[in-house]
Amino acid sequence: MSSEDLAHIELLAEIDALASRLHDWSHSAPPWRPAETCRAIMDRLAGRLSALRIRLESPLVVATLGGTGTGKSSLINALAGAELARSGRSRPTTTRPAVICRPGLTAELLGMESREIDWFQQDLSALANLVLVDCPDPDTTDADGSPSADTTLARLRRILPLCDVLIITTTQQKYRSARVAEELAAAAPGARLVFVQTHADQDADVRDDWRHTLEPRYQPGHIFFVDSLAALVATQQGQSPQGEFAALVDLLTRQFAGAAAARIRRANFLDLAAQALESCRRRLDEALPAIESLRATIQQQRGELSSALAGQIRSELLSARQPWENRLLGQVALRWGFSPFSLVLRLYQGIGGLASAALLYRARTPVQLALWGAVEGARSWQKIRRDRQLQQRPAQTAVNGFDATQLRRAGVVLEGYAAEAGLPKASASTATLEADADTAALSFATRLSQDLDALIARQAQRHTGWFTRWCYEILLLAMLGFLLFRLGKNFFYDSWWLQQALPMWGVQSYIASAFWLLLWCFLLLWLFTRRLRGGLKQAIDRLVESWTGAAAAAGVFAELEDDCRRAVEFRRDLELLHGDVERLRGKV
Ligand SMILES: Nc1nc2c(ncn2[C@@H]2O[C@H](COP(=O)(O)OP(=O)(O)OP(=O)(O)O)[C@@H](O)[C@H]2O)c(=O)[nH]1
Ligand SMILES: [Mg+2]
Repeated sequence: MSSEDLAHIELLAEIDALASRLHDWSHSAPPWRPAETCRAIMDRLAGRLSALRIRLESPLVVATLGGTGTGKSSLINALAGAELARSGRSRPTTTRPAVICRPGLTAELLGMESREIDWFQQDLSALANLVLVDCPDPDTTDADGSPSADTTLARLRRILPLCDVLIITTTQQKYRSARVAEELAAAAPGARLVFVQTHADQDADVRDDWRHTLEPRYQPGHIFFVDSLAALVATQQGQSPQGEFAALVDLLTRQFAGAAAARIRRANFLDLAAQALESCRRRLDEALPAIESLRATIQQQRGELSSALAGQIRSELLSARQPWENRLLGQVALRWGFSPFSLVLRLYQGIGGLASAALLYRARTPVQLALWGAVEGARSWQKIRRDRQLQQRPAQTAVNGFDATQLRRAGVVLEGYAAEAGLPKASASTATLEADADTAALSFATRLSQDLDALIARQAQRHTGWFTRWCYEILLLAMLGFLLFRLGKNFFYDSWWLQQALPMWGVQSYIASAFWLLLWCFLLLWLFTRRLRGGLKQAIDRLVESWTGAAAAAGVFAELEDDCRRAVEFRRDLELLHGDVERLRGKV
């Protein structure tokens, strides 16, 4: 396999890969108006690409384009080296595109409709690597005069994109003609343009002026100045081309044709792709600010919904803190196992039960005992239920969801923004928003329960450090020890051991000791629970703060946000694609 063949295969692979990426990109378009337009643009480009793909095997296709009488047909004849295309003084001479090529090629291979063209085949050396297309003037009407200029124009529009090189001819008189330039603008994407002033033997050189008129829109490069009639005669007499005409032939046959033809076609395709992508980029960029403001509004509305819900949950948590404190105390006691102070905590927790336990002592008969059991059972059950209800209330509030009026108002605002951004109405419809809000509320309720469980666990851990624990244990044990020491000293030492025994303290002292112990326990409990309570409040505040941003309403307007995200991603993918096309263009 020659290196040229390999290069050809590589070229085909590159074009195929790029085409499929362009296709994938355009078909990943989200339901966004500008993105849908981009898909349509890219679909049209794909059509052109398949035509280009067919022509990759064919010689370079060169067409002449210009006003009537500017010498298009004469130049084609000069390039072919034979009088094949009709040229003459009657205007217009050419009314249908004439294709001149070597034998063996077909109109289909070139991607052309054979019934729309005049087809000439001749075995000429000049046609080895060139297909010449003699075009009528865009303003020309058909010979029968009936169909309007549109027919010629329509044919030209179909044929020009199939050409690799467009030779734009003009004369001293016609170079300002805007009609051709307009047609050019439509046909130019992807084709190489070569500018030629004809009638060099009789007209003044107006190339500088012409360049001036061309320059705002095209980069004309070198403009050729040729005498087509003389060039044809010279070729027919077996002379080699001279001067400007020779330079033009060299450009077409050496620089553009042969192996370079493939490169030019690839460049043509890349130009087309770049231009299509550029047009898509312009559209998307125009529409992107509206998407950004929709995104910002979603965040803002979410923030408002979040703050309202978080505020409501905060006040519920703070107004019914008792069950949470109980739960926290229970956890603390559980972590500390069976130590004196944790025993005090457990007793404090079950203090209501103690009061009723007093009744137990007064029960004299099994019936009374059974009655006490039932009453106590019902009381505990009620307390547990009440505590559980209170603890579940914030999650219930979350499940009940966001304030309906606020949600509806947000919906109306977002609907307006979505319409402005070109997103489908369905994503911002009330039904979608409500469904999103319900899902969001449920997931927030789950998160809320987990957050609260974690908060209690964290607080329990924070307040059960060894230092805190030993402080309270030592303080309790110190008081207990002191009282026991005093009572023990009086009982064993003072009243027994001493020779002059002191009187033994009466029940009063024991009651007083128990009283002080109780008081001490309450003091320690008060200190401990006060710290616990303060910590809990702070932790609740911090937790609520973490929801207020937009966390509580994270899933609300999810569908709308997803549309925005896809729109932004679509634009980002375009940038990557554009970068690749530019990189390939740089390689050509
Ligand atoms: N002297 C001279 N005459 C030329 C030259 N090129 C074209 N002509 C003459 O100009 C007239 C018009 O040339 P055509 O080639 O038919 O022009 P065209 O652009 O094909 O015109 P339409 O087919 O009507 O669009 C003919 O009589 C040609 O002989 C040139 O370079 N020098
Ligand atoms: Mg002609």
